[in-house]
Amino acid sequence: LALSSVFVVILSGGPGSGKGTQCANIVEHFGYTHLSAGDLLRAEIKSGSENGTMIQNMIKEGKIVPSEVTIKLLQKAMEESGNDKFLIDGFPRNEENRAAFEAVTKIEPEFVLFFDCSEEEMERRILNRNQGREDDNVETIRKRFKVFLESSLPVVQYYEAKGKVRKIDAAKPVAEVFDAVKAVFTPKDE
Ligand code: UP5
Ligand code: MG
Repeated sequence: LALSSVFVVILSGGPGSGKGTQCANIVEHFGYTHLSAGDLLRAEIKSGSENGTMIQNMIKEGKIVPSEVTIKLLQKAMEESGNDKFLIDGFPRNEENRAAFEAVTKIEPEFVLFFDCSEEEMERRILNRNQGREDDNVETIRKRFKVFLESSLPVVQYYEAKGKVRKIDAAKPVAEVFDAVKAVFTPKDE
């Protein structure tokens, strides 16, 4: 797989904005492979890898795992997928992630879906999720919000300046959010 020739869409948005939920819909309708950086890191913890404890501690604190760890997991998942169309969900989370990913893979994303949602609504959703995630408690959620604002939003602004951001009102019900997402993925007749 020549990574530089793959088609990549990045999904960004705060914790609980609905990235994973909408990725499942996009996969079903448009044939992409979904790569959630968070899911890959959680799987790495479970696998008993030597990095597991470090990753676990960072997630518990809402901190961003070193990019070389995340990039390796993403590359491996892309290579194993057999696909050439990917949704990269929840990565890059800071400017260093972005620059390292571009330098290592030479991948330039087609566009960035940005899920816009209030912290109040995101917190409500996360606290209702009940999937046993160690970072789904009020204390860690607040830290995740802070990291998102300080480190992840600048990445969205970077892509904004390149005209690549497609902003979605993610506070609406799931089906309405997907209608807006579908419109971005569906080629328009001029
Ligand atoms: N829900 C979804 N959409 C809804 C809607 N429209 N209306 C009402 N409810 C809706 O959704 C969250 C919950 O809301 C679900 O219960 C859903 O049913 C409901 P979900 O789709 O799971 O939202 P998502 O945006 O995926 O939220 P998530 O919590 O996964 O986002 P994060 O970005 O915080 O989590 P992620 O797994 O990406 O990262 C976790 C941690 O891993 C990070 O904090 C960091 O420590 C680490 N990490 C890195 O270090 N590097 C990386 O590159 C990635 C992660
Ligand atoms: Mg998610």
